[in-house]
Amino acid sequence: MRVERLRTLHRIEPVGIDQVPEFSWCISSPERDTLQTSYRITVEDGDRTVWDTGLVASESQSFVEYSGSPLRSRTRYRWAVTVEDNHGNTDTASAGFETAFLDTAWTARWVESTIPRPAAESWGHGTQPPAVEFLRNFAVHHPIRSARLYATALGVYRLTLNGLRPDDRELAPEFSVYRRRLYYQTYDVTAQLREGANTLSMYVGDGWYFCPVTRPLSYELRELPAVLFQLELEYENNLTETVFSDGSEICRTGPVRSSDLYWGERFDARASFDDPRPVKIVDLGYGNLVAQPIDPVRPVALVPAVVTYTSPEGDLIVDFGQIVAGRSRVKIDAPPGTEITLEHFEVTTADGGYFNSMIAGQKDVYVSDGARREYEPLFTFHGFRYIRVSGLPSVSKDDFTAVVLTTPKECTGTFESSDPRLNRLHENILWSQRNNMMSIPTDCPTREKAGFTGDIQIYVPAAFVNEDMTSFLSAWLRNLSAEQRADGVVPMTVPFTNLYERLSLRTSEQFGGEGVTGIAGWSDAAVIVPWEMYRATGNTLVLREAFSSMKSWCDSIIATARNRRGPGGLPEELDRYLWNTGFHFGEWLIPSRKQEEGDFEVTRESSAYVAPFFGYRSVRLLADVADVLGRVDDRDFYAAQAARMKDAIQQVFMTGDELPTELMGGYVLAFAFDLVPADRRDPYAAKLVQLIEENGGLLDTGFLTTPYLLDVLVEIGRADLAVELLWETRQPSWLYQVDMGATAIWESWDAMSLDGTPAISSFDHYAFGCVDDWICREVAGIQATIAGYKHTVIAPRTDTRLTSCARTLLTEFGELAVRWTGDRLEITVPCNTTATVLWNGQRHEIGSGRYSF
Ligand code: RAM
Repeated sequence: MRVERLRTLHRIEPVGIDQVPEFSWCISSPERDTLQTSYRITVEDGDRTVWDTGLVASESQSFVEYSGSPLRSRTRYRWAVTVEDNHGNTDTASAGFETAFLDTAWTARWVESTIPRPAAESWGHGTQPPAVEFLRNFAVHHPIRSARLYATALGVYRLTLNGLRPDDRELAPEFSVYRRRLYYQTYDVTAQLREGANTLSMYVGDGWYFCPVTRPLSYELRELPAVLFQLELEYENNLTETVFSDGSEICRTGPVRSSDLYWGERFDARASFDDPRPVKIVDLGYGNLVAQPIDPVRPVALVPAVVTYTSPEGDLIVDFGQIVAGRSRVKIDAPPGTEITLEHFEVTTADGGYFNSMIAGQKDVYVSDGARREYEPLFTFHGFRYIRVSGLPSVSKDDFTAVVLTTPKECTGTFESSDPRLNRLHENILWSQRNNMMSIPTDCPTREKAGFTGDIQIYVPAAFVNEDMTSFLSAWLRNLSAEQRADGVVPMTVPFTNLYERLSLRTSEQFGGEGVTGIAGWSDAAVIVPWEMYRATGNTLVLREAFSSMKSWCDSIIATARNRRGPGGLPEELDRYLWNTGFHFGEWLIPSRKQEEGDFEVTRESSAYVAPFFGYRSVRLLADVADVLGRVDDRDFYAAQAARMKDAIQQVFMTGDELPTELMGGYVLAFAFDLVPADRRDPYAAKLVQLIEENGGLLDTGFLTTPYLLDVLVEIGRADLAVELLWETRQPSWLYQVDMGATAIWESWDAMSLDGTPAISSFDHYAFGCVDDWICREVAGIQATIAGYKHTVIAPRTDTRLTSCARTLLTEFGELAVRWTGDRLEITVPCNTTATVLWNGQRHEIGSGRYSF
């Protein structure tokens, strides 16, 4: 038996943490039926043991929270865990982590640029001011044993010491709710420093902080780039020294003439750095500084261009063969003054021409100084498969590489079946997931790059079967609660930015005039995201941490239902339990309900059921969360609330044999949320099937209901229909996209017509990729019956269209694997878990190990 895969806060050897750590590990063994019987954890800081759990008789092996003596700032710790199993084997493994600032006050001062910056009046390419470099010279007095730099900025920055980068992170300090949670980064800079004179540079671009779209509307931010850094030196001779930003820095502008996250960057290779100017010390406080809680955004893959061609319009187009999020890296050798434009886009017109449906141009401009160089922009990113190149007479594919940027996470799954289209669908889902995890979960890496709460709410279960989302989503949830209003309202995006605050105010005028209100299925992310995290991993810490945010959101639903009268003159005793006012996106992007740009009238129809049903769903889940946490009073209170909401829904919507809607989604949610009265199950099931049949056997569901559609069909005994929808190739369907050459998941079902004409849409949205979770549970047959896969039912749904299917899933307990070929099933059940296998009409109760049936 081996102890392995040690994680601290679900990260590998994190450096620079300021949270109480939780520890996780896996065990593996060639012996079957292995269970952990006990563990013992010790934590040391070099010479002292700061925590020793002693022998703990327990099967827990994830989310074991540290509770030793208080941890100290800027200290390296090692923890070791010794495990014993039920066969009498023991093993020990160890891992490390390092704290950042826990109690110590910063000595560094914030220093701000003094270079005047015009307010960005018009938003477009090249309208934003140049990036600002902050420079500081300092001396290192003795040979160095170890050096740590803690730094952050307003804007996004690139750090170098003596011209060397300590790591390959990008876009630091990343995107967060800056007024409450601005991340600082920890760097090991031992290797970049030298005895004698040294120079530190932080080159700061606009990033999210200054971008007019991503700046918040309702509170003030600073207007000039600023940095904060503190370098802690430990010399070989045991002396220590601190070098920190203190106003002795200078600032200047250089070749990055302008950069915007959406529009792109302008880089003038001819421009040298201007004359330096002094900086200004400003007091911004330290209260919002948080050690970066997630692994940094960095390049994770390089995708070479596959072909270049000239479009019918005469444009030079470079094709990377795959939609990615990141940047292009281009070798350029052009006469001085040549201006080269690189316009990034996702799909072409039907005849291969340039097509951009985005608000902004995603355009990088490079002005040559005559030298041969490799250019990659510094402070922007794009979503793209193609680039249109202008300014060069010809292009060669060997000069172009796409650099894929993302927040890296541990891969937790693989899928391979005998059907290449299903495999490609899975690949596309993975790409959309990767392309939309740039420090926060986003809707798309192109048009909006926004932390839409609804999109991730829909997608969490699928995200977990592909990547370990724990640290990433825990960090995002902290942003969510930082952005949540005192009255509990959770906005449509987290962070909540200028664009969306305006949109919320505008829609509010049209839908009740109550200002920014919660949005069904979007704001509910406050409850559903932590709940699904718990279901995927057994993580109760996230439930505990998010509990007050969940509760305050549910209280806001309950208060809104009680205080605002909905439409239709319903009796007050029912209406007060229905969330049926305010603006909602409804199901969003239902294929049969065409929506014009900026017109939300069409969303009213599905909002009629989406809001009360999701309101109930959140309150009911909160009662379940309280139950898991042992909060009996809360459980009883919210369970009673939920019961009244359900009763009101049934009395208002479910008195007849049909729901008051002609949309499939109403039926889907009614079943999925267990709202259907016993005597209505048959007629509702029949009606749902009828709606699908009348629609030519095609789905007609939007964002909020598609994740439940196939499960509901299974539940009502029509698994055959669910399988048909999965394999459907006419539009709208998943495989239609694949057949049309999609390389990521489309935002809307109708993003491209059969002749290849693209619509105004994004081609890289993970939401409809939610089906990956269903494929994992139903086609591969891996269904957790206890949160975190402590017990799993393995029941593949074999299908005549497939001759084989293999799925792996790295659970908290280790790898679970299912492979079926014909009527042969091979499985691996991780240690410390059990499984029920249903195969060939037989049932087997098994423990860990490898089996074949
Ligand atoms: C779109 C976004 C996102 C969706 C919202 C409602 O513009 O791309 O996917 O959640 O609107």
